[in-house]
Amino acid sequence: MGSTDFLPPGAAPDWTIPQEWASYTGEEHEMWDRLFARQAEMLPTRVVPAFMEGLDVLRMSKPGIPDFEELNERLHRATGWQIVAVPGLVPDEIFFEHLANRRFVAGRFIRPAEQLDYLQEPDIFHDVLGHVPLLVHPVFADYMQAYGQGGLRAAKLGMIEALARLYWYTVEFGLVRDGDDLKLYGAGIVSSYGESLFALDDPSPNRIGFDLERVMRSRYRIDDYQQSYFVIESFEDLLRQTRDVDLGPIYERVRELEPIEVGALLPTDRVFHAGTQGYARANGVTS
Ligand code: HBI
Ligand code: FE
Repeated sequence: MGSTDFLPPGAAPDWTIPQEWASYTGEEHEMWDRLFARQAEMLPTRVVPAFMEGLDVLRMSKPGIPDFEELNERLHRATGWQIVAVPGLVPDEIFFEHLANRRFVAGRFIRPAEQLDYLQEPDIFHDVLGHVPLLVHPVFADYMQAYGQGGLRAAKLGMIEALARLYWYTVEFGLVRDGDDLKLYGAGIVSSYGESLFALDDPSPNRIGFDLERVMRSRYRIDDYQQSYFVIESFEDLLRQTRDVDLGPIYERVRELEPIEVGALLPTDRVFHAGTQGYARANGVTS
């Protein structure tokens, strides 16, 4: 992704910066409220219940951009996690190191009004509304830490790309089964008005049962709605399939096999929904 490896001026060696909550403007707080109101209306019926519980425990419906100090008091009490501010994307190993130590890095800036629905660099709304509520869930909290620890090991093995795909298809764009229903949990979805609808309701994307090796081989797109989503059974099951296994043999196969194209379905996939890919085709995608 677009991060530079040069420490930005004013950042500590671990790339953190002060949030400087007092310096947000009235317009910036209003922007947060506007984004929050939109998601708060649609999420209750769509998102995994643990997300709503996290919002509640963290008192996140309080108006305005959250003050990390205040959020951290409640978050730390719940699961030992903390939020730290960073200038933008940070290098992979810095990112993994923070997660491995139960620190979630969040942008301090908020998107301008012209980019209400779409931006590539994660802002504070994506990072905090999207990622932080689930850090209150003890099992998801452990998954995030395990991801950071796995990332540090993967970096030494040259397997960062496989790990990035795992992050993408779980932490950012994951779905979870809820009986005969599917629910949202990925931060990239829950922080996006359009994708919160698309990921669950649209006939276009595939919805495929989570399989670690399959996910680690699957390319993804960063410029539009996903063409495939992967469905976990539960956070417990996700943790079991990732932290509690020897990734060595999986990495071996991922290294040897070709990547799987965006939007592809395989005969071995456990298919919840075979997507029409109508949206992707209408928006100029070729696969
Ligand atoms: N930096 N601030 C920030 N946020 C991210 O989500 C992030 C990052 N650096 C690297 C990264 N994500 C991913 O590429 C890793 O999962 C591999
Ligand atoms: Fe994110």
